[in-house]
Amino acid sequence: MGMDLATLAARVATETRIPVTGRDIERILVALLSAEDVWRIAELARIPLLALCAGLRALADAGWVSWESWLVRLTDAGAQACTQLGLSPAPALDCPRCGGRGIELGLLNQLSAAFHELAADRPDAAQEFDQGHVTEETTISRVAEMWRHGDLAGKDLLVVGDDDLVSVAAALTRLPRRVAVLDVDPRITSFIGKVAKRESLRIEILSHDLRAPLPRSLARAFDTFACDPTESLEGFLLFAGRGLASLRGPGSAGYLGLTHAEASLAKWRAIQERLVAWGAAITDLRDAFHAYVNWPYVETMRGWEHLPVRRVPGRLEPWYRSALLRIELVTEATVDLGPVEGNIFLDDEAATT
Ligand code: SPD
Repeated sequence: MGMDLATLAARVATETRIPVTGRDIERILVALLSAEDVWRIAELARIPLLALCAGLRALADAGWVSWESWLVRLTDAGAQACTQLGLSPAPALDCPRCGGRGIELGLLNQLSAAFHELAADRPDAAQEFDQGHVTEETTISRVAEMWRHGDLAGKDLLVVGDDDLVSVAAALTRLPRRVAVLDVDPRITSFIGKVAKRESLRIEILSHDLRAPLPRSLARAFDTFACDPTESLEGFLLFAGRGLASLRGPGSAGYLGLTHAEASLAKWRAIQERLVAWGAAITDLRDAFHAYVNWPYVETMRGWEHLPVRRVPGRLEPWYRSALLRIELVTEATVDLGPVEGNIFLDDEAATT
């Protein structure tokens, strides 16, 4: 059967400096049993994109995978190896009604229609800030998730970075007592400002670079925070840490997005450990909850050159997904993050920056 999975994983880990296990190589093979399009393979494999690309090359060297034009396929030897390893395609078991989110959006139909209309002329995702926004349906679902957990109605909400327009969707429900939003991108703050004025929504809008600590007036002032961080370890913890510092104390909650496409399970673990060390419990984790609209800079992102076949995905052909994490403080937050400098978007696993 040629190489074993652990040996292939070790090669990929050395090449990419990303922690990769034999189980990750197995995930690539299982994805290849179900799909031939590179973006669909990336979506199904749920491992860092750069590890996937290196893994596909290692599998090609082993004679298990080949590609031509847009397609990546198992060879006969690869298919045989999968059989010997006992691998079969993952069954499609997601609920067709909710797409696996576990949310019935019926109650929010009107809000959803209004939000789609308002978001129609939103700013495009900017590479400078590693933006990539989720679909409108995803934003509504995130707000619905806050509502059903009791983190929205009558509560004070801070949105930390808002290319997803969560502040707008949350304010449209007219449920929160207070909605505040921070963003560094003037296009986002002015867009939210325009919409808020037109729709008479009370949203406090602050221009803020998260590398600096929160303004004093926002510290320990909120019941709930929401953010969809950049995925480098440093960047993620900066968003999460600033969010936690904004919370009142035990019982306050945070919502975050965390992907596999740019975060190994080793990074997931490091993040989870830090969230717990800062005083939070992870109460909910819904994988693949967030679906992203493809950003306009796919061809200049870091991962592009690594792909075995290069096809620009359609705007609404989501392959990049992330989990929704809900955390809740069980002690006072013990975040000790001062100001930081430099590029917070890069680490070995970052692929879409
Ligand atoms: N670089 C494009 C995808 C990055 C997604 N993470 C940031 C999410 C902000 N909504």
